[in-house]
Amino acid sequence: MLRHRLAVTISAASILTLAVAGCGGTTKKNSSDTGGGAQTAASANPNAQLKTGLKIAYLPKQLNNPYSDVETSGGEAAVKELQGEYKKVGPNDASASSQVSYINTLIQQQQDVIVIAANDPNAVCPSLNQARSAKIKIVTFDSDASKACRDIFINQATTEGIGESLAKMALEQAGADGGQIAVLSATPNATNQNSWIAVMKTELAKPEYSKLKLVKVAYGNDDDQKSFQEAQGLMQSYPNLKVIVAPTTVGIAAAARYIGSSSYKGKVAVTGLGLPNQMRQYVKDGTVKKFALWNPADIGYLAAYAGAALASGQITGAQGDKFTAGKLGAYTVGANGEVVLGPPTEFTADNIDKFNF
Ligand code: RAM
Repeated sequence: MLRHRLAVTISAASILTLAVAGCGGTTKKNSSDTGGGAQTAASANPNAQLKTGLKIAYLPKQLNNPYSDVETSGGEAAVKELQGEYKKVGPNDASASSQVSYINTLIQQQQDVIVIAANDPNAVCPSLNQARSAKIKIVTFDSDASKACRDIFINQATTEGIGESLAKMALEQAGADGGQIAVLSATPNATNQNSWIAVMKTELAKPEYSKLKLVKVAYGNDDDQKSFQEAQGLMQSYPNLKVIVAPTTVGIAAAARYIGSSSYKGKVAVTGLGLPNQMRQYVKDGTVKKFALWNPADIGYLAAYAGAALASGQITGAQGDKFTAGKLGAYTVGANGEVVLGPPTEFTADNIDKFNF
């Protein structure tokens, strides 16, 4: 611990200003830096020590989503390991501009790193770029912002992998004759869901998917009630629907609740991306046969280490930059500043009890 502390690269002056910032002061934290954030980033120094005392703030899509809680729990654990200051703020709804005022406050508080799941790729950009001009590193996770306004994106799995898996699960569960399928998504502007749906559509255009017909993409806005109503609405409009594919943990749980308590149970499959703890009962009662996800806590954890590596000058977010993310091991930044956590896991009645998140 002592050796680690001695290796820390924070200057006495910046410790002082960090302390002032913690009291709501406005003094800039690192007077020796020049330039406009990562836009003018110097080259990476792979040997730079990770700084301690970093202020790492999480801004998930929304606070009242169990998925965000699991994500940020991993972030909190990592920030603790890094001996930093953890903070979580966020809106109660996932609408496009709901995060802007939070970003502005985080700038005033002189955070070192903002870890954000963007509700809209562009609405958050002006504020994120202001943050970068104030030397704050921006890590997107879960749902990316435009790459013009962040340093690194922590992607839960490859976008192609997730989209392909959604299409494959729909095909498997549509039955021998196939038929109509519908997507129940999150908000219409969510970067992550939209990119997965785009891949799904490409897959569905392939000959092996010719027996599936995507009839509708509905949006439950990652609101439980609205998602439930949208699932109900889908069945009213398309009574012959074979599969509801919900690429959102909120959507799949609401769709399973509706289908599981209706006469459609056993006739209409529900699949997509879900939290094992929320989906367990629907897997056990036969409403849901298979769904997928990654461990959200690991995304939050990886994001903290990426943010610390950026803020310590170990990496700049350029392709090929390497850093170590604690217990998760070594990662390399890929094209477009993207770091991929790993492949998603598929959950069925056979393995769901092995997972607790
Ligand atoms: C919801 C959110 C989140 C997404 C998961 C799968 O909780 O939309 O962004 O990654 O579902």
